[in-house]
Amino acid sequence: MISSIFNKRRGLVHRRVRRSFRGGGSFSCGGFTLVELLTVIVIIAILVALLFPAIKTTILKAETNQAKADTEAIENAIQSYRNEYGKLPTQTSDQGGADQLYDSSNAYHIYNTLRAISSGWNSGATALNPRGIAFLETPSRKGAFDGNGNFLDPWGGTYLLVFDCNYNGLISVGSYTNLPGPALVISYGPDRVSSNVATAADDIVNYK
Ligand SMILES: [Ca+2]
Repeated sequence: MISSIFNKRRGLVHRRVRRSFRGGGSFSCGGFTLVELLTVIVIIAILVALLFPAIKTTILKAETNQAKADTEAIENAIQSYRNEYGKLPTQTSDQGGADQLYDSSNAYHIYNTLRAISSGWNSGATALNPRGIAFLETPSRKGAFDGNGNFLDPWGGTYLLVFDCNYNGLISVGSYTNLPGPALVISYGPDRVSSNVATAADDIVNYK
């Protein structure tokens, strides 16, 4: 009984499909066969698979452009600070000493200084930015700064800073040797790992 109803129904569907094709008229969803539906699903899956790498590449390109713009903004803020105060925005004990690399453990002092936030190195009698000038604009994007005030790249890593603390015009710290000063701004890129070479791999390095 049930199978005879099913066979009658199937015959009806096939007739509808044939009619639809013959008439060249509208093709109702109820007229699709299972094979046709599966074909459509497979085609959609293939299109998604083909588009996915392109979408990924577009997102990566946008993130990389963002990181480049951020490093440029940081460089400009450091230059503006130097024009205003005649020194690099770092603690007194580093001034005139060996060149320094600042990572997530202390770079936030410098970012707070450049943003005129009174805290740590930029507080009390030895405040680095006593005139309270905001040299670095706070980007509107969410999550640009962590709880301490470290400036984060689009992949969540802190933008590292390397300063020519001995003011000899060259920066030499670790694998960063004899690069033009006065400052480097570094993003370790999407892999968040240092390539240990200033200009290699996916690291983004800005120096002026
Ligand atoms: Ca130096």
